[in-house]
Amino acid sequence: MKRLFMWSFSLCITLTTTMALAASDARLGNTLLTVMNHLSDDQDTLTFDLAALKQLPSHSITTHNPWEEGAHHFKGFKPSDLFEQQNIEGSVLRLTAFNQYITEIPLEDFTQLGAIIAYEMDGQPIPVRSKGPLMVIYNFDDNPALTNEAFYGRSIWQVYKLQVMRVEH
Ligand SMILES: Nc1nc2c(c(=O)[nH]1)N[C@H]1C(S)=C(S)[C@@H](COP(=O)(O)O)O[C@H]1N2
Ligand SMILES: [Mo]
Repeated sequence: MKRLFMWSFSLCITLTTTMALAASDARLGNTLLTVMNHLSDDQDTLTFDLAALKQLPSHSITTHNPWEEGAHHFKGFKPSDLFEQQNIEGSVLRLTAFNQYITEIPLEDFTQLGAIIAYEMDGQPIPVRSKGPLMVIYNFDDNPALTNEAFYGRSIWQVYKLQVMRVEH
């Protein structure tokens, strides 16, 4: 009986801790994004918390998307700025989500088509249950040509890993 009590007690602690961590994903100091540069000689791995991502120039997009009701205001950064800050040369990003969904995005989508990796929706960090903490956002409202499967497929949410895939000179 005593053992069962101790067991349920520690299970409770574990669950509470897990839930607390999930709720505070965007807390300062917690890594939101791991950047792996397979192209660098020493296979660099860099980690970014919310504060570090917010140090990059911020960009906003207000748009509808196929997954949310109504228009939302998204704020985030462009990987092109992150690459510039870190002296990374790359032209394709492979992004991985919590569910191990993977998509590859040309860097031009961010520099030419105005896409961002959003860390805020409607002025708040994006909870995991709302597809956060990081999601790729295209301005579908401004750019109806993007409303097709190719760009829906690149609209990855719950991103945590960015791999630098290719350099083109
Ligand atoms: N994290 C994550 N993002 C994702 C996906 C996914 O499975 N996981 N599916 C992608 C694909 S293929 C499409 S078409 C759109 C829409 O997916 P849905 O129709 O399942 O909502 O989200 C994209 N982003
Ligand atoms: Mo898709």
